[in-house]
Amino acid sequence: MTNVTYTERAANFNNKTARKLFEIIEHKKTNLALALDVSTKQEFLDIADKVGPYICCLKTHIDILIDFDNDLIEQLKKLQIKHDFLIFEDRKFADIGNTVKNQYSQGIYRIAEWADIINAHCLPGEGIINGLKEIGLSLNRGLLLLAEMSSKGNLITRDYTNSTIEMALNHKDFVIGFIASRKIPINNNIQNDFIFMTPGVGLSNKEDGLGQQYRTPREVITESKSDIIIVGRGIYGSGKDVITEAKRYRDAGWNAYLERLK
Ligand code: BMP
Repeated sequence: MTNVTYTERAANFNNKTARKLFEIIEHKKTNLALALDVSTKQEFLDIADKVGPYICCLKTHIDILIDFDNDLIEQLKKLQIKHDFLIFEDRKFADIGNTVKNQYSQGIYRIAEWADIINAHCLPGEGIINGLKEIGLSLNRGLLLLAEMSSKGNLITRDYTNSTIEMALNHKDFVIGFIASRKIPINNNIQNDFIFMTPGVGLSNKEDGLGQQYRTPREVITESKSDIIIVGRGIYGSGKDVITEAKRYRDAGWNAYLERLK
């Protein structure tokens, strides 16, 4: 089944963050997530404010910012309320359970306090999910697992992807979905119980010279049946007006979804 609406999908989840994400998508009519990988607080907040109305989710790499401070988080939370989007810290945890638990809740970033969604590689085994869950579950947070990657030559195999899905099935209360290039089929349409978010999306470029590979919103949403497009430099990297570019990707993503529903 590929013609299920976002609203219908929300009912498949007990996790509050997952339900909220689908609600926002349907309400704002956008399946666009912004990957805001800029290096100064001012640029970060400026773009987040401008693009906020057109996105369902703001994806951060908080450790890229050269002038990170607690005020940035306060300002970001205000923008989140103003524009209604979820915050996804793309930390890609990849260590033993005890370590990731500390990385998630401690340190200068205190990610658990402000990120609705985080992600992790399953390479270390299921303990990584258990560690993150000890912090995140009671806060109603959601975890995405990296089932596939967009970069050329990545080492993820089909078996690795399948094992990642197996781990997700054991933690459906906390694992809300996957980073993947497509909606990965799982027996009995269980894939509808997970959110699929896809990076490596661009309307102008096919690659970035450092291994990133771009596909269009139509390829990702209509053909590969993913739920959400993640776009970074396509929006803020061309020197063009970020609002115009955000609307262009929002429209492309939403039209691709409507086309799939037909
Ligand atoms: P851009 O659209 O500028 O290429 O950014 C893509 C974003 O998605 C980056 O923040 C990157 O870290 C992330 N990403 C990716 O590109 N491929 C993956 O497989 C997983 C990612 O998280």
